[in-house]
Amino acid sequence: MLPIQPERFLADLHRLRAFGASCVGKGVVRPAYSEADIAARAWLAERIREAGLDVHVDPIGSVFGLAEGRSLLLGSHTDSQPEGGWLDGALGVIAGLEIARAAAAAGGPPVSVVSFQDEEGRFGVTTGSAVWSGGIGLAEADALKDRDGVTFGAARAGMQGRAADFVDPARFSGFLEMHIEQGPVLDRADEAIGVVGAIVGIRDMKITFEGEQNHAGTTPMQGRRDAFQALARFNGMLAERFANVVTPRTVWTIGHVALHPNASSIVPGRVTFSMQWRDGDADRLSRMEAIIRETAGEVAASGGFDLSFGPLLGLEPVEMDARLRGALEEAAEAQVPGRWRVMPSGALHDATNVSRLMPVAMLFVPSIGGISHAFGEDTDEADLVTGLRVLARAVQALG
Ligand code: HGY
Ligand code: MN
Ligand code: MN
Ligand code: MN
Repeated sequence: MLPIQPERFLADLHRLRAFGASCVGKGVVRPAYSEADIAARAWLAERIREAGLDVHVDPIGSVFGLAEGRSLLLGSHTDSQPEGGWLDGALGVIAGLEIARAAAAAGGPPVSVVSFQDEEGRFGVTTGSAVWSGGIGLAEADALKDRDGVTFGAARAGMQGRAADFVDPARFSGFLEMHIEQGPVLDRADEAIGVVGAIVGIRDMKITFEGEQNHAGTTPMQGRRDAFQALARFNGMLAERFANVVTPRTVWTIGHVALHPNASSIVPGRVTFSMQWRDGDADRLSRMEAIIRETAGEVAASGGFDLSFGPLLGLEPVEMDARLRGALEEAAEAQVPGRWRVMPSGALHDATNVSRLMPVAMLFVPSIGGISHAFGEDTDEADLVTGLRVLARAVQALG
């Protein structure tokens, strides 16, 4: 067995949380390229160096710890949502670090580790691994904007000088990503491990309705071109029209709304909002896109609004690799007999992008109460350590 040290692993997880730690709960505020994110990546690079691996930062700021020769790659991301939990991404990176460190000390098998940049999509959708895997071109990614209008190109410019080239994916025989479930299934069933069967697909785009800004006291209700009302109408119509197309697992979210000028005595003239939808079936995602475009078009035409759509971003649903997944299943059965299951992932992960380059598989540990993308996200330490042990067993078996 690899000489993993659970205490050292937990201590490093807590150290990483200190970068951008929230005042409330155990959360973190560590969006891509924030001061906290860059400091956390510098700390990680130091830990990687101490582990005897070669530190390699790519042009986007994804941090690799490279073992010599061809190796398995373990990892995830260390950036967070604007209000994120301490384990989302961090767990997979620190588990990878611990196993790579133990493997290096034991003289093999060779194991590398990575923390991808901007998995949480400050700019796009899982941007760091999307660029590395060719899912999106670097020039196209550079033009993506965050919600304040900062471009990805400008944000990553800060990494230049410290960065080397992109890592050659041929160095790696496969990618294993450990993650918290971020949903309630394992916690409710009192199970310790989820082995992922497939990851859902996603589509994401910005929509703008432009109406007419005016005085909220003097402008009659009749004839207003109120951008908020356009969004409200669109939202209601969408739910009705989706009803015939979706399954209980399909989800859609309007998570960010920029209403202009956002003042109580002004009829809002413009709204730009995010529209995101996810499902395991690519055809259904396309049908939903058609409904979104058609519904927005109807709202705009009937209310006299100008309508525009931002670029459509997305990732296809992907199946996990049978051999790697099998190794995780055997390791789970050996570690926690009967207390694991195969399950889909409704959250996105870097593994989706990496699957363009090499075989990938994933394992989950429970999320208390199913909470994630919130400061309240947490997992029992015993479950974190169980996940580490299962991953280490699988790595050992895969050699
Ligand atoms: O949103 C997601 O599924 C991922 O955590 N970025
Ligand atoms: Mn994540
Ligand atoms: Mn996340
Ligand atoms: Mn006035």
